[in-house]
Amino acid sequence: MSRVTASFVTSVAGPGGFPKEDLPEITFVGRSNVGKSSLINALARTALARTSAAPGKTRLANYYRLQREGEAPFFLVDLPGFGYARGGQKAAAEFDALVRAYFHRENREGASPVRGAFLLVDSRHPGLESDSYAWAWLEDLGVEHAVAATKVDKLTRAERQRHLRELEAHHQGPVLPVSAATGEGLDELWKLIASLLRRQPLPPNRNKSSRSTSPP
Ligand SMILES: Nc1nc2c(ncn2[C@@H]2O[C@H](COP(=O)(O)OP(=O)(O)OP(=O)(O)O)[C@@H](O)[C@H]2O)c(=O)[nH]1
Ligand SMILES: [Mg+2]
Repeated sequence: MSRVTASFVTSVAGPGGFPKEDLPEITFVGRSNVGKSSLINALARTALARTSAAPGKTRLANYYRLQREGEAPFFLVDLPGFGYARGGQKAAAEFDALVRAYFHRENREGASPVRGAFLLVDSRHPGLESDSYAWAWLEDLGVEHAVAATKVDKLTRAERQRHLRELEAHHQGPVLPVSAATGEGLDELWKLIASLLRRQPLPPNRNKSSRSTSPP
């Protein structure tokens, strides 16, 4: 197992607070409590991100700097979970503003620093409307995106087969089963991340979304 160096960089509250270091970014998006922070900790192999059984823990875009031995460093970004925007309309509007500012930002080369976004979905609940909505939203953004199904350790063998099939049909493509608890799927996730980081950034015009809505 190659060594991983990981550190917390910063919490971003708005469009102005992005890190100065110009590194490519991989982003985790998903409903609150789906296991975004736990998966970051599993990749980092240390408890960097705060996790909680109570949903809505991550309220900002949290930046982590990760580097596997012999590979280039990158930022892994934990966005606030959707579906539990506490504080009513104002919190929802703040979330929308942050997510928009996040994905539409351009770096010095004029392209988005975001090389790939993973939609994390709970493997126990395939086909949720809010996940479809988020998926459509990512498709529209023009960033590379993939689905990871979290908490697969909680499924029976029969459920696992059925749910993964349903998820693949639902998202019309491959779904990576992962577990922060057992470490299942982490190697595959690292490989996917490495392949996204090797790609050239998409030109700015592909990162402009015409969509006027955002995830619920
Ligand atoms: N069994 C199991 N539990 C998990 C796994 N991943 C996360 N959990 C649990 O699920 C709960 C939520 O995990 P978090 O990582 O905090 O979820 P999150 O998506 O970051 O949540 P927000 O920050 O609220 O958006 C915690 O109680 C975790 O211990 C997993 O792979 N297996
Ligand atoms: Mg979290």
